[in-house]
Amino acid sequence: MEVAEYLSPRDLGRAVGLSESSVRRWADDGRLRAERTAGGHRRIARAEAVRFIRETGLELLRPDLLGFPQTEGVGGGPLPAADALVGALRASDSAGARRMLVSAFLDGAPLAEICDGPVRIALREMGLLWRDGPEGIALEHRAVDVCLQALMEIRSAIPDRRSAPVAVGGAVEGDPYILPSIMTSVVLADVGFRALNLGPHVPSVAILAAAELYAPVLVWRSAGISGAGPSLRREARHLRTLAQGRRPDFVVGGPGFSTSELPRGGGVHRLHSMAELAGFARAVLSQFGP
Ligand code: B12
Repeated sequence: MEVAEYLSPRDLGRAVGLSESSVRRWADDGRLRAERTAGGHRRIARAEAVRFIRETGLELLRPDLLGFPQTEGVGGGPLPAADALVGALRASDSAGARRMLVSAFLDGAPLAEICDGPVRIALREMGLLWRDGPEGIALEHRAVDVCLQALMEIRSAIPDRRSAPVAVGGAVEGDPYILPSIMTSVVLADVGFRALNLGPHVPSVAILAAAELYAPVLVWRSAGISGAGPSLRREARHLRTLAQGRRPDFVVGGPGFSTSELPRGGGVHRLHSMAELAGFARAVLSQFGP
């Protein structure tokens, strides 16, 4: 489906079940950022509409008007229960599982909580299914893909902030896990960074090259496998010597890191969850003004 980047006040009104004139009023009193077309009509960026709906707690009755799937019949309140998500994933109901996650975000659930809660717990459970045989392995692989799609859908509703401070990162070399690093990038984008994800299995030389190239204020590393301590220590040392600008904060997370193998101090921050990351990232961003 073609997703419109802008909505008219009429469509935003229809999406939330209110009148076009309410939308105009919000735009006029500055609570909702609207632009004008060449013809003088107001238009609202899709990401701004999503921000407004999430922050005000308005009910999104017609998500399709914003390019999201209809959520009828999903229910379950703002944060879906991990059980419900596991149920949908086990039943191969990919659309239902995706909708649960995306509608939780649209309903205003903090993205970090969606990641640390239902997604993390559901994947832990899906990771036990291989014991039931090859079908379990297939379901586990599908579960990763469905969560990935949901995260990408959520990412599409977050504005691209081209001039925002940059964060760059990826999973350590040899680490095949795709979700943790994507999750990190979407959470950082939601907080207000320009977040550049390098994906799974990123060698040290590539992360350091990216640090030179993009002059990030934050670099992240995710590890789903153990043994990355030595390369991480080298990376931390190298990041401290970067010539340009300010030394980036180095954030590491994931079940593969044991605290004993991490360098002490030196700007390396071991975080355990997306909620911790969001808090840390907000504090970093606050140094750069609005
Ligand atoms: C999907 C999956 C796979 C897929 C990965 C597909 C892909 N491309 O991503 C595949 C099939 C490749 C795979 C392979 C293997 N897997 Co696997 N896998 C999983 C599974 C089910 C989900 C992983 C995942 O994405 N989780 C979701 C993420 C978001 O959760 P998370 O990593 O805990 O991240 C959270 C926090 O740690 C933190 N966090 C993570 N990263 C970061 C980064 C930063 C910066 C911050 C701040 C926070 C943060 O925030 C996240 C959200 O709360 C897990 C089960 C589980 N418990 O997670 C098993 C699991 C990790 N796998 C396991 C195993 C054994 C394997 C294999 C060895 C199986 C085999 N015999 O081949 C191989 C090894 C691969 C390798 N090369 O090392 C075991 C590991 C056991 C252990 N402790 O060592 C697990 C726990 C399953 C199990 N119960 O047995 N796996």
